[in-house]
Amino acid sequence: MARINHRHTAVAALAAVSLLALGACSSGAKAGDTGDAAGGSDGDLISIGFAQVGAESGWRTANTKSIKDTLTKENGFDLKFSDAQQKQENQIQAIRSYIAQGVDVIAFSPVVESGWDAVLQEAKAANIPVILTDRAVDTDDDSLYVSFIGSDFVEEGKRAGEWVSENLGTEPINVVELQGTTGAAPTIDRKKGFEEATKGNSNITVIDSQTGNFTRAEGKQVMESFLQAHDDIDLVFAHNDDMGLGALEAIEAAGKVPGKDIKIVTIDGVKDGMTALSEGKFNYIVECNPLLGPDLADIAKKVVAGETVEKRIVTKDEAFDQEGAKAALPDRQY
Ligand code: GZL
Ligand code: ZN
Repeated sequence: MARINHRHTAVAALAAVSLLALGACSSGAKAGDTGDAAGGSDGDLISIGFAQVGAESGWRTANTKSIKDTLTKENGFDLKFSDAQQKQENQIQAIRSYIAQGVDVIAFSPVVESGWDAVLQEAKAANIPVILTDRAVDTDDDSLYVSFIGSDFVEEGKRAGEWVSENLGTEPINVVELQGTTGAAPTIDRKKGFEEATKGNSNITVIDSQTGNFTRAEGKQVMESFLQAHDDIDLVFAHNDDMGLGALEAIEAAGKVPGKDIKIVTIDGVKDGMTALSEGKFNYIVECNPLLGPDLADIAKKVVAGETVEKRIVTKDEAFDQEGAKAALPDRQY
């Protein structure tokens, strides 16, 4: 890690010196003006390349908004942003283009856990620090990134499973599971957490489980196939609100009452999900806070300034039942 700090200390000093030298002819910076090397009105903007997963869900939209609203020029950043339409090869291509542009920092949310070592080695060789947001990578070499900011997805799955076990698992219930994107950290970990929390309750049987790829449309399609295959579904556990909202449509189309005939428990806590919960069509939501922009800005500035940063920053999440959703909705930021 010393290498990265060394580079950015040198760059920061160089930037400060060059600012002084340019003082006379640049935008009003006066000689002796220290001009914050990590951005600021007349400072060197931090160039940051962000490779986003896509625009697959309400959560992703809120996450992208938080990043774009925070990493602004006024806040000292020159943000380059790309949307990979949920394809790993597009994210890798975007990261390679940021390396070619010689940005100061790269940040991304890995669409799946594996397959990143090569491109992260290239970023390391180019001395460009990488910050992970939202989702983790599965690598043996954790020098390939400087920090990972995101929720604890196993904990989210556990909280959903515990609520189901305590509130619905008092009698035999058949559960169908709508999994997120295959191979994604939230999918693997939420599934693991839910299983850990429910495996001790013999009343709970997961009778089917399939990926809906975190989208409303695919969640609806998979739920339609579950409803054709099973006539005894009591609960849907969906890895995000959007697939839960798709399932809700399929349940209503089958003439059943969501939240009553078939309960729905999800993870995220976006506006549409919280609205369905407040209307009694969902039964419980474990939040996954998408507002990661401020933490990313803070860590990026520290890294560029050559400061040591925390390797893992765990985002705080709440959980809501129907009453809790009614109370929380008015103040929700996303
Ligand atoms: C979780 C995030 C997931 C959300 C989905 O942090 O990666 O991706 O739960 C989103 O809504 O598509
Ligand atoms: Zn710089």
